[in-house]
Amino acid sequence: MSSNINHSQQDFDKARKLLPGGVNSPVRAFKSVGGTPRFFASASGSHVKDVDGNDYIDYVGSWGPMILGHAHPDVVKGVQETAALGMSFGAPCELEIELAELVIDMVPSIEVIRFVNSGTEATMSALRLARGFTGRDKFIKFDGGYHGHADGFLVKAGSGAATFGEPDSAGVPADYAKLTLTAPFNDIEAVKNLFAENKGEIACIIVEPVPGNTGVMDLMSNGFLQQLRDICDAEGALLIFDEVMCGFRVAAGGAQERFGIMPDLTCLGKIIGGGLPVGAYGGREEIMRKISPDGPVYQAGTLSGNPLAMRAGLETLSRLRAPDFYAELERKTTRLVEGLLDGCKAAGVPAVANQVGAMFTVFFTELDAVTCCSDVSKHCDLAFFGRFFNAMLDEGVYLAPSQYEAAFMSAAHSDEDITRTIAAAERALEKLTS
Ligand code: KE4
Repeated sequence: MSSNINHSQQDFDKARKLLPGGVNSPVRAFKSVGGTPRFFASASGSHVKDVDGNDYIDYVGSWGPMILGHAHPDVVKGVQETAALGMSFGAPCELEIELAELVIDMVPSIEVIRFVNSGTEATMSALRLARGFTGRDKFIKFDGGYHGHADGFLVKAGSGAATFGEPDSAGVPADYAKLTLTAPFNDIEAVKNLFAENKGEIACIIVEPVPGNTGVMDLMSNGFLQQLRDICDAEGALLIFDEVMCGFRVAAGGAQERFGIMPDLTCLGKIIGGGLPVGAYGGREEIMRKISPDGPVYQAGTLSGNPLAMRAGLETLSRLRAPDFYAELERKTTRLVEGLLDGCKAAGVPAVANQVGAMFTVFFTELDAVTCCSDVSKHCDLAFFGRFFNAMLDEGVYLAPSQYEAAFMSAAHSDEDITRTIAAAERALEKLTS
C-alpha cells in the first residue's frame, strides 16, 4: 500500500531551505533509512496522521513521552486549563511542588530534584554536579550510549550520532573530549582498566540502565549494572542512571525500581513531561544540596518548572500507577515482538530482538544476541532495516527511522493495532524477500 505523500514532500522541500536538514532534530530526517520524512498534522491515541491524510500506527510516540497515547483527553484538558491561567511565570508555582512530590515518591533513589527543559539539560547538569561534588573531571560513558548533545557526551555517542556515523561530533574541543572515557556495554574489565589508568580522577559513570540509543540493550542479565554500582562504591565515583528514556517506561519507578539497583543521581525526561518539554535530575540530598542556590554548582533555566509542562507531567505520571498498567503494557509489547520475530522466521529473515518492558528493538542480524554497539554497527543489516522501515511506512506503521533506536508501546495501543502491525510486517517481509 504506497501512500500519497506529496504534501509531506512539499513541506520537506520548504523546510530544508529554512532548517538544517529540514528538521529540528537530525534523526527525523530519515537520512539513514531514505525516503521522505512524514510531516504530521495530528495524533490521537496510538495513531498519527500526516499532512496528506495518511494514518499510521505509531511506535515512536515522540521518542517515548506518549506512554498514555497521543492527545490523552485528561492531559489536554489539564494543559488547556493551566494555559488559561498564564503560560509562564519565571517564578515558583505550586505545580512544581506537586510534580516534585510525585516524582520523588515514584523514583526510589531521588530525595531532592531539579526540573529543567530537556534530557540534555538533565544529563549535562548531573555531570557538572558529579564533578562539583567529587572534585574530579573525568567520567565514563559507554560506546553507543546517548545522553543528549552536551559536548562531553558526543564521544562515541548513540542515537542520531551513531546513525549518521558521527559518534564524535565536530565542534567539541579535543581538550574537553579527552575527559570523556568510554567502554563497551557489558565489559566490566574495560571499566576496571579505566579506573586503574585514571586513579582518583573519575567523577562518575553515566549509563542508560536500559540502553535505547544503540537499539535496546540488556545490561542486567549478566550483572553488569550491579558491577557498575560496586566499582563506583569502591572508587568513590558517583553512579548516574540516565533514565530519560527508560524512566517511567520499564516500571513506574524506572529501571532502578525494576532492577533494585540504586544510582547516586538519576536523569529524567520524555514521559515526565507528558509531551511537553521537561527534564529533571535528582538524587541523594547531600549531593543535590550542592546545586545553586544551596551550593556552588550553578544551573539555571528560564522555563524550568513551567506550569504547563508541570501540569502535563502530573496528568501523565499520576495515571501510570493504575493497577496492572505496566503488566498490560508489557503483555502487548511481548505479543508484538514475538509476532514480528515469527514473521521474520517465516520469511527466512535472520533477526533477534531485545525487549525490556514496553521498549524493544528488532535487529536484522545473523547473531544470536546483540549485546553492544559494535554488534549493531558491524553485524546488523542496516540497509535491510531501512527497506523494512519504508515498507512498514507504506503499510501504515510508523517505526523509529534508525536501527539504533527503540520502539515504544503505549497504553492506547489495542490488540487490533498489534494484530494489524504483525500482518503489515508479514506483507512487508514478503515484499522484501520475493
Ligand atoms: P533530549 O535532550 O532529546 O530531551 O534528551 C536527550 C536524551 C538523553 N538521554 C537519553 C537516554 C535519551 O534517549 C535522550 C534522547 N533520546 C533521543 C532518541 N534516541 C531523542 C530523539 C532525538 O534526538 O530527536
